[in-house]
Amino acid sequence: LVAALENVEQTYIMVKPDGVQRGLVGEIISRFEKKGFKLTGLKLFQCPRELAEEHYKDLKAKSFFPKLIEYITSGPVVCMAWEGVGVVASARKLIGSTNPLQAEPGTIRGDLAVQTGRNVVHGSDSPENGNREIALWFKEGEIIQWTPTQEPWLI
Ligand code: 3AN
Repeated sequence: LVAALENVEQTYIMVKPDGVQRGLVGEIISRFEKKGFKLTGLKLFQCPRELAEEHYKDLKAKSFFPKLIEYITSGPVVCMAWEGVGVVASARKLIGSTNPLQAEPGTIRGDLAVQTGRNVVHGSDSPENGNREIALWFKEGEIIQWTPTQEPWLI
């Protein structure tokens, strides 16, 4: 138990505008819930250009950068913070490869997407970036640290 607690991480997961508009929000949230991670932040959000550029600053030199910023700001996104042991790498596995055509069936992109530029979901690539991105996308008070109660809710 102690060893497990030492590896508790936070990751930033985001349903991109195509995922929201295709009605995939519930499906995507459900994958992380069923896996057993804990939701600590959730909101629908229209991303301003400056935030998109800051989030993807490492990709600034790429030819697809302007299109990427246009895409991510083209409609509302669903911002999520998830917590758990090894959640960063595990979430990346649940999401699948950047190119959805190479993503394994059973992954979110493998099951639900076709194009790299429309790959429905984002997940942080390291625990450091998980913390950085959560601080970038959420205000203080929007992240809730909570513990399940012992209440048997159905009886
Ligand atoms: P991932 O989202 O799998 O971590 P990154 O960090 O390499 O992938 O890229 C961030 C985002 O940039 C991707 N989710 C995708 O939307 C976009 N992207 C990456 N590579 C390309 C590309 N070759 N053409 C268009 N968009 C791309």
